Amino acid sequence: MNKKSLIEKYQYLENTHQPRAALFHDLSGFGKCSLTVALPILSAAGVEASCIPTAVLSTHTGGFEGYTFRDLTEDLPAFLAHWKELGFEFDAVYSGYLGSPEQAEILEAFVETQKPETLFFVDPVMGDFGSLYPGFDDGMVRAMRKLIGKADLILPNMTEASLLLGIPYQEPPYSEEYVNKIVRELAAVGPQFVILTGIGLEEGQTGAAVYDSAADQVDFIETEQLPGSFHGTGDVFSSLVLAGLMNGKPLTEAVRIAVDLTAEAIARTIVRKRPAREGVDFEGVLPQLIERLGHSE
Ligand code: PXL
Repeated sequence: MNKKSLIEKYQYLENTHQPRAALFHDLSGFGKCSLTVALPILSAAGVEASCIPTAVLSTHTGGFEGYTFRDLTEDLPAFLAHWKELGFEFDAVYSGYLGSPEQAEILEAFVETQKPETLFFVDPVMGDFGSLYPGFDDGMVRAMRKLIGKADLILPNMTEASLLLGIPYQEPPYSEEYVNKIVRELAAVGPQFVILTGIGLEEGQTGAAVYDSAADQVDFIETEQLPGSFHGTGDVFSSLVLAGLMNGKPLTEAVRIAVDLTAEAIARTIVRKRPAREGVDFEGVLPQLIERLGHSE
């Protein structure tokens, strides 16, 4: 193919815009989570992803001992001042694991430099199974509670939802009534959309409750519950939801794709008998993501 025909091939892109997201997460060198998951998923979805690393670790903190942890809080003001000077604009700002509570304020100030339509997509990463992740304390809970007041959409699990609301953590299973109450209380703090993760209304099912406060509607999107608990699945799920939204999918469809593909990644990992702390084979489901987003040629 000569140059001219390639230009012709892509002529349909004229006057279209490649969606662009800023990813505010840690970089854990080993143990697929945060940036090492968000970046490939969004890239596969055709989204231009820029990274704001909150911390650099040798591994994530769930299931490994002796990891290194470099908090990048001190670097962030100059890092973001440089971006501001260059005038970069994003269609979405996606935050996850913060290196310190102070980073919530830095992030909030960064979001304020963006256009009003920028989607502020917050995964309030703090804990799971009723406990905070190592190194996090009440200061992080307070910072995250304030941060979600500015978010458009949040994706907590039940541990994080309970911490954000300052209520005791309840063990599953959850009644529909309890889930409805939690998502409404979270939306009252600020975000229009609340996606509560790890929710299965029936035995053997898991998925997410999706609440749109403007419509005051809760949708339950579920799949088969697979055995075990694998690290980084929350980050895989959130990144898949954002990938769908940034490709113009309605929220419930984006969550349907995320629920299905997270389960597929877990199933591949189970069959290969991989250790839970090493994360899931999300790489193997990227072709399905591309197909479901309508990008395959
Ligand atoms: O997947 C959440 C996460 C992200 N980043 C780091 C973590 C965790 C959960 O343990 O340790 C560093």
